[in-house]
Amino acid sequence: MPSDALARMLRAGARATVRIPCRTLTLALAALSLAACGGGDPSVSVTADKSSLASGDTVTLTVTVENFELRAPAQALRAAHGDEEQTAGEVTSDGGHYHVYLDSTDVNPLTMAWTPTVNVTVTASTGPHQLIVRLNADDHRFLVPEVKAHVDLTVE
Ligand SMILES: [Cu+2]
Repeated sequence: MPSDALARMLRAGARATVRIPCRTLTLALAALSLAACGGGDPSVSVTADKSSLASGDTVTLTVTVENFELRAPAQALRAAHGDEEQTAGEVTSDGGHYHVYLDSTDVNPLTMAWTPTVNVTVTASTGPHQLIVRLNADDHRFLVPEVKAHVDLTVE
């Protein structure tokens, strides 16, 4: 093979091997910028329409999320709807729903919702309490690291 032909092949080969990674890199950068545009970690905040109530009363929570789409769970509500099946490790999602707990996330939630407001009936002893909102993926696993917020309530 004439050496100039070999040189042309090598140059063509060199161009090809450069061109493909460049295109891949461009796509990777485009994906990165898209991710950056919609990016950020999910967050949640919550407010209540009252700060004190009698046991058995209903409070309306307004739940605001960022970088998280509120949507219906992908599967039917489990009987207990607890978090006992949570496995170790990171849990991420671009959307899901939230559970509402009274005082602790170690117990079964009072309710769940994927609406911006939710009515919660609080039956509790006299004194200070918290309603805790925690974000869940579509399969009901809570996000890890946890994303949660709470409001303080006094039962009078
Ligand atoms: Cu759930």
